[in-house]
Amino acid sequence: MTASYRIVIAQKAYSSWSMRGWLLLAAFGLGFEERLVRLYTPEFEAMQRDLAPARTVPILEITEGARTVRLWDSLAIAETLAERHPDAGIWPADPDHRALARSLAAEMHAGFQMLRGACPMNLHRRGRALAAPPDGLDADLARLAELWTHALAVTGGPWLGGAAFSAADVFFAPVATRLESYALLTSATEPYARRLLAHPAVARWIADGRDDPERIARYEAVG
Ligand SMILES: N[C@@H](CCC(=O)N[C@@H](CS)C(=O)NCC(=O)O)C(=O)O
Repeated sequence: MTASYRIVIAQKAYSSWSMRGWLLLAAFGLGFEERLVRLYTPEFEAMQRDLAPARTVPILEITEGARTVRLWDSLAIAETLAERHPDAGIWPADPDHRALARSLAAEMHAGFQMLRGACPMNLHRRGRALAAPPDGLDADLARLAELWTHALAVTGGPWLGGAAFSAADVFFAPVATRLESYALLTSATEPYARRLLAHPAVARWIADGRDDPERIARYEAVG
């Protein structure tokens, strides 16, 4: 039986986790519908009640006949889609590169707290440095440069997992937008970040996000 996919996402300009979930479908040619539920609205709270225990976006709904399965974590979505579509290239084909790609995605998923906290994704912000960068931000940026440099050297690039774009790149796509938004690009990170931002699926998400007229005050207020 053919499965259909629906991804629940929040505002494209601001929801970095939604971006990852959506890219895991869009960048690998998997057909899907999307449902936008705006953060900080009663509709979002209603969605959380309706889809409980899922409570964060992205949420992937997989429907086959009368049965719908829901996943609410981007790493779980990556693994499940890779399992269901072994030929889609979600993870690199080379086992060593696949192991590396999984390590990179998992570290991004669990780490980089300072970068994520101090520099929330905001696709409307362009090249404006933080007024007061917090202690610890440099350590996250150095780690990012180390990981990207290592992966591109080991796999030969141009993507983190080698010749083909993979879930490892998906997990770092919102990070690349942050580097650009907050003027944090360096010679070590800029070439790969620019390549990532220009990937067709990534560029499509960014264009959609910038087209959305809504501005969320708490993110626009970041100094
Ligand atoms: N671990 C989750 C994190 C998802 C997440 O925190 N999403 C945010 C939006 S970017 C959210 O839904 N926040 C609403 C809430 O926490 O109530 C994932 O990997 O998808």
